[in-house]
Amino acid sequence: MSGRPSYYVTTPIYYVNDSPHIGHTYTTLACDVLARFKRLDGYEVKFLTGTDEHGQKVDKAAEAAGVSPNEFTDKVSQNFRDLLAVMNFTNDDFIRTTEERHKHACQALWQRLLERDEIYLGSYAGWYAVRDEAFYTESELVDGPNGDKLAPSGAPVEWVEEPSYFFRLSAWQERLLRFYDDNPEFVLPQTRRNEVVSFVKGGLQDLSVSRTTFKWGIPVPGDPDHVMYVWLDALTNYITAIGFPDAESESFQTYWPADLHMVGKDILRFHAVYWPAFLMAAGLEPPKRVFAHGWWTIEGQKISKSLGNAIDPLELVDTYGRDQVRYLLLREVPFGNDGDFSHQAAIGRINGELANDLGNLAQRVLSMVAKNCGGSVPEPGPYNDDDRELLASCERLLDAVRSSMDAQAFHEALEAIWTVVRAANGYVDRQAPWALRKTDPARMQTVLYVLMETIRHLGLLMQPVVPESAARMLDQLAVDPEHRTFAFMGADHALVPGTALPKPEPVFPRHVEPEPEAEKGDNKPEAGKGGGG
Ligand code: ME8
Repeated sequence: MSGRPSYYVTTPIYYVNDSPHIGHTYTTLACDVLARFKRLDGYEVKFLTGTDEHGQKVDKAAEAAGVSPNEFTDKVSQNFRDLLAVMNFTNDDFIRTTEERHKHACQALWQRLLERDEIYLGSYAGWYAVRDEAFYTESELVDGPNGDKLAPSGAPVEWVEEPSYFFRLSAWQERLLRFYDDNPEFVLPQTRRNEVVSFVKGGLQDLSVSRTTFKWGIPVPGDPDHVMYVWLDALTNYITAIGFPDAESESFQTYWPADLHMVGKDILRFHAVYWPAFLMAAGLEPPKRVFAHGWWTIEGQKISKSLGNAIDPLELVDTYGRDQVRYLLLREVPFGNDGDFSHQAAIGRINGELANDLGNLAQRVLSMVAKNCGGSVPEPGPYNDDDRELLASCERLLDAVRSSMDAQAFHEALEAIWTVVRAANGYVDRQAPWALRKTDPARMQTVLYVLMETIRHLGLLMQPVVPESAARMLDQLAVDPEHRTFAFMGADHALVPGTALPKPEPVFPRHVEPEPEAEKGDNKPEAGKGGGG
């Protein structure tokens, strides 16, 4: 082993009944940013995503598409894989629940639960919502608009009666509550934790964990009339991918318990109640944290197939740029809260923050260096208080960003970075290096050097969120690609005066709305992409 600390982060595995949209993109993005951050911070990272391919919901979607479930899942799973490159995601593995390794892991977990008498055969009679792949009690149902009964999520329910294996969930109530007590940050945000605790305090019923009325699932060992309940199958992916059932394997030993399961608030109960119960029942440790983020709407509306408003991430990236989309999804809403995606707000962030605040800062400074310092890193003279204060704020930044990242508070991490971006812009205005050019060229060099060091720190810390743009910023400072981890922050690794610099190029173009066809030629548009702001 490398001796480095490890970090294991997972996304939900997405159902292949639908194409990926910004909701799925958001969850995977959050994990990608954490994975990149941790790698730069010296961790050995495993970042897992994948697709959830069994169950009635997918079976029905395949049927509707007129193809076999196998053919259907191959095709739709690929859409989720394609998204990874579109968004520049750096997952280390992509799991499909139809893979042999997963069947093996699920059956082994089942066997353990059976041997420990945590599973028994009975029969189920109750409500089931295919859309949620969830069982509901009568008392949980709500009245629909036509007097029909609906799941609390609004999904239609059907009455199901069939033989079924049950997991003794009711026996886990006290142990789960103790586990939440002992691990106060197991579920975040705190409000979601309270929901989980009160759900469990309300009492738990044994959980039906097999179905007999369809075949698209993993067969129950020794009883092939049953397929495993899709959530037992799906949750197991997190241990399949690190080698379960070989719990002695190096990867299992390194990465379990997972540091973080990132999920949307819709699937918190499965991750925060069922999953730790399954694991503890099998004699395995529960994950360290489940973070349930909020829900996106688009221009005020629910994302839905029937409204046809599910923005294709590819389209967003084409319109705004990959890094821009990554930035604005994480910047727009406090992570954990619900958020609304609006094009106007997106453009505001891209132009106001990326192009103006950060892009312009880098562009102004680097053009001045190119023009007035012979195209190489200037030689600083003695620092004054203003210089020292700005450099000190750069050095403090890593700790602040790290603690926000560890709390999955991306908005806070970005705000901390922006505090320094704004401070640097204030410093440029105060120090006015353009005026010093004539009056005090040595001082100008110091000011530009301090600013370049600031941009270096900002570039290093922005890498997880805007990897390509940050790389271009660091390229322009001639920072060695091997010197871009967080170990290279601070004065000990400062830019070396005299180092030759490449020609500066704008990093964050302004977004300019294309003219509507009819108006073309009526007025002159601002120069398109390419202005440094
Ligand atoms: O639930 N806003 O898969 P799924 C924010 N297969 N996030 C959203 C979103 C929105 N509008 N829409 C979707 C499943 N998501 C199971 C998971 S895990 C062992 C099995 C994201 O395809 C969010 O992360 O329905 C949500 O939890 C997930 O997609 C649901 O994906």
